[in-house]
Amino acid sequence: MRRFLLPLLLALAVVPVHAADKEYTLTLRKNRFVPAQITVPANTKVKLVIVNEDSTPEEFESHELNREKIVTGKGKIIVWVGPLKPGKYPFFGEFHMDTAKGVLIAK
Ligand SMILES: [Cu+2]
Repeated sequence: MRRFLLPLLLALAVVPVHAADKEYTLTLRKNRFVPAQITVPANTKVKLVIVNEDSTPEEFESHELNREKIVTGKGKIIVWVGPLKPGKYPFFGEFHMDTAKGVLIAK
């Protein structure tokens, strides 16, 4: 049984780390991201909550973050990113590329 003890302790140790994960909300309003710029901690797993207040669907997309996910009209999605190196990570709404633009800054 002894060999199960270390994995068990490691599994338990992971729980508080995840509980401390940071959460950031991006709202889609009139086909724009509000806020258009967010700053998140570098080297940390971060939870993005994307709330679509518009009645039309949008697609959250970022080549730099390697993410692409549809959010329905009046819908909400969760996008996990990171841990990220310090830097700028642009994102956009693929269905409204003229207006739905933003940047995530990790530092
Ligand atoms: Cu796309």
